[in-house]
Amino acid sequence: MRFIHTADWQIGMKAANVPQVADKVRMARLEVIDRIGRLAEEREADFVVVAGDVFEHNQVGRQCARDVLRRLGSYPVDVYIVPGNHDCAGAGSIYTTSAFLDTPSNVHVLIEREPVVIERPGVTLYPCPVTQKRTMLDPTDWIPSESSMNTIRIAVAHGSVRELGIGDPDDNPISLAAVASKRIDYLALGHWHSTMMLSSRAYYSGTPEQTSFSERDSGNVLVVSIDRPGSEPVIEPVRVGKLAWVEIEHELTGPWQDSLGRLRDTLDCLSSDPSNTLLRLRLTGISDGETLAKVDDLLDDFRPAFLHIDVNKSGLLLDIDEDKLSEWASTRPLAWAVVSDLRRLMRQSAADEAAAAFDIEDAGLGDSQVDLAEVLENAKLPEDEDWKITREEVQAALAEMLKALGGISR
Ligand SMILES: [Mn+2]
Repeated sequence: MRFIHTADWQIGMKAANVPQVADKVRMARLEVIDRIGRLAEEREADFVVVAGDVFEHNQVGRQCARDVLRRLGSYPVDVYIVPGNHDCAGAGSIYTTSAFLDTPSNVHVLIEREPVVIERPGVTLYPCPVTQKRTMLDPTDWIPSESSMNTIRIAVAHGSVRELGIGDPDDNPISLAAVASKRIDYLALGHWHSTMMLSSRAYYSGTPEQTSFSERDSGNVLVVSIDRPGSEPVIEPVRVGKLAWVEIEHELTGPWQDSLGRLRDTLDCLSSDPSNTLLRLRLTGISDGETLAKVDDLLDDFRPAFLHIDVNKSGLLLDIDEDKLSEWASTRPLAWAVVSDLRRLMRQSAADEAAAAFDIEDAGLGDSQVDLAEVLENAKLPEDEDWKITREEVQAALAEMLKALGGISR
């Protein structure tokens, strides 16, 4: 007996973190549905289970839902869907809307906590639909114990795992030990986007198409083979995702020619498939406006090849020429106010500690170079509603000022 375990399709996801290519990211999520169907055929799977979060939320449009159903309808096998926290069952669920009135006959949405018997090849599914976004209750609680070896028992659930100790206590916590004590052959889990083995009989499949830069080892489904009741499952992760979300760090240090040369080398070697790669470059080190402009020019050379490139400069220290900044800001009242505020913050005791921690002597830097990121971190600028500007925005403003100044020399 063989089946495909997948989860966390998050169809309808806005991809707001990459707005310029959001449409392509959303399309890739739909297309991976088709690839999973083809894999089911290639591997002669008996069925497919989706362990929750097919949809990003319960308000996705009817067209979106119909598109998913049309794709699932072309699968060569039955598909069993169990609602997760994003598309939870109950009042207002997407699964109770008219889009699901003419569901293809091979698609089964399991919104009840009751066993589903699949006569061939002799499997009983124990669906554990999520009925509220957040609850302290274990969605697998209802599964009855069983000692007989008549059928292969597969539980399908969505939530956090108690034993892992990650996730909030009300994040639909599942006890692996409790499930194991009930003689479950395999627990197909969703919610965690990376592929993860929890025991020889419990896995998160991860999302089949990566959703953000922070995820590791996503983009897979699991092909699960179980010979007979009680036998150890054989799990094979198969990559089905098209998009790669890659985050790299690059330190700007030493002569700018070296620094940029190393960055170019890194980008050259980075991806075998840049047109399907979203790249986030995190810059660290110390730089001035002139070098930053050269980095931007360099990235412009790579932009046509890559699907997406963005740059995070929040870890970058700014090489500030205080005299030039003062001269420039002196005729701009708002800029002057910001610069004055920052200088006042730097004089505060927290700032003194930060400056001490950043060993100016050892770094061989003059007094005019200050680790602004650290100063601001330690000054603990509030980021609530009362404070209308965030620390990142202050840094971005300073970076813009420096760019406007241009040609700051070290
Ligand atoms: Mn989830």
